[in-house]
Amino acid sequence: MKITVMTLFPEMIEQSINHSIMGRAIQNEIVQIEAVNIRDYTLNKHKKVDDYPFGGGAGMLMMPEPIYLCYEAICKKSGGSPRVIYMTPQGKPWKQSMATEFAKEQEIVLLCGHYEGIDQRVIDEIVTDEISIGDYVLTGGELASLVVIDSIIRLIPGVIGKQESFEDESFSDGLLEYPQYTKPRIYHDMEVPEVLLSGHHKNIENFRRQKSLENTYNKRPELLENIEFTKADKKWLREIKEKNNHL
Ligand code: 6GU
Repeated sequence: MKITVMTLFPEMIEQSINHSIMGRAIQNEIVQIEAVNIRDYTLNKHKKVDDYPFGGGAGMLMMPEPIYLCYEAICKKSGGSPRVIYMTPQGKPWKQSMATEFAKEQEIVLLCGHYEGIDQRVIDEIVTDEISIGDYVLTGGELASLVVIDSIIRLIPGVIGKQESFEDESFSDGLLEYPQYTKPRIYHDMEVPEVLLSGHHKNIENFRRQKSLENTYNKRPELLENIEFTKADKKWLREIKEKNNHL
């Protein structure tokens, strides 16, 4: 997979991607990430990328031409016309399910805005998707693009050791994860739940499912609206609600 980031601050991307699992995926050539400086595509000698908005108002806007020329150069190099994802608080809220979809793409381009935004015409011209990472305002799209890149890359086969390590994790089945424990068996007078030491796989599976349901019910109840429950799930949820009523 090839990910190209269009940005005025390529160092923000370059200096963040060469660590941990993302760094290893790049080293192993499973993914290629390139940060392209939009400023390199200015035609004026002052390398100006922004100007005042027509109609007045606060702040500066990124001008369309450098962004278009940058995109054109990326397309030329790629030999195709990859999806262009504009990072903006106006975008579609980023979800695990979307990361799964994007992880299937051969090539994507992320466009990071700065200042008060980007001239609408070049957005209309080249952008295929708009994404937001949450309801808050960032100074630019770079940090958001790193969040999106990280969540996509870890889903590409071969990036994380065994596939199981994300079959059980939060959101993959729409539920939050169950609590986990390692050595020592007793820590500060707190014991690891007995069932996990039993070696009884069915009981352990049930315990974890129950804890996932309980965690989701207590921390993110709205997530339960999209889940298909088993009979046993429903019984357990009734017990959790019952328990809460008595508190
Ligand atoms: Cl994706 N970009 C920017 N610039 N700000 C944001 C965002 C994205 N998501 C939330 N705030």
